[in-house]
Amino acid sequence: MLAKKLFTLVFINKEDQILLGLKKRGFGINKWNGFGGKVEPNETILEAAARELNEECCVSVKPSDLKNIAHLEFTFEGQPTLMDVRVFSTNVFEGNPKETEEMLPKWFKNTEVPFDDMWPDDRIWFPYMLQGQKFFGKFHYEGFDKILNYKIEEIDCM
Ligand code: 6U4
Ligand code: NA
Ligand code: NA
Repeated sequence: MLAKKLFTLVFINKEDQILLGLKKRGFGINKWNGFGGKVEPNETILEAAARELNEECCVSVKPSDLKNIAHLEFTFEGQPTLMDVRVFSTNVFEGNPKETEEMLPKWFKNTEVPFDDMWPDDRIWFPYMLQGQKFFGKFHYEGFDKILNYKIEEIDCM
């Protein structure tokens, strides 16, 4: 049996740009990604998403302004855990992104996303997100660089 762990991942949009952060420590170090982390036992997923965003780049959102746009599952060959990642986006936010201990934030044009320096799955599913198509994606990794297999399903609601 795989032990499921819940994570959040938040993308802030402004005109034709998306806010990414360069992860400075821990899981996914040196990769650009959205903002997020583990859901704590005392909070809802939306509360966790807003909290992690604020802790990691000092941007504030109301949990109710976050739209659930995708559901991702990651498994790793030989490892007993499944990462269950809930993905959100919004263009309603307050504050200018600031560097923290965990992340260096930067705006990227939607057409200039730095896929070479991101999780390999991102280049597969970002096009769905950027087109506004909701989806469920499952990726099975060997180590952290190689996708052994994956599946993506478009969905209409979550
Ligand atoms: P701490 O212990 O505070 O450093 P925490 O911030 O709670 O950790 P973290 O940063 O380890 O959690 O969470 C991992 C983040 O990376 C979540 O936002 C989900 C995201 N993530 C994990 N695997 C991913 C993958 N393959 N592709 C992707 N995002 C991934 O795009
Ligand atoms: Na994090
Ligand atoms: Na965090």
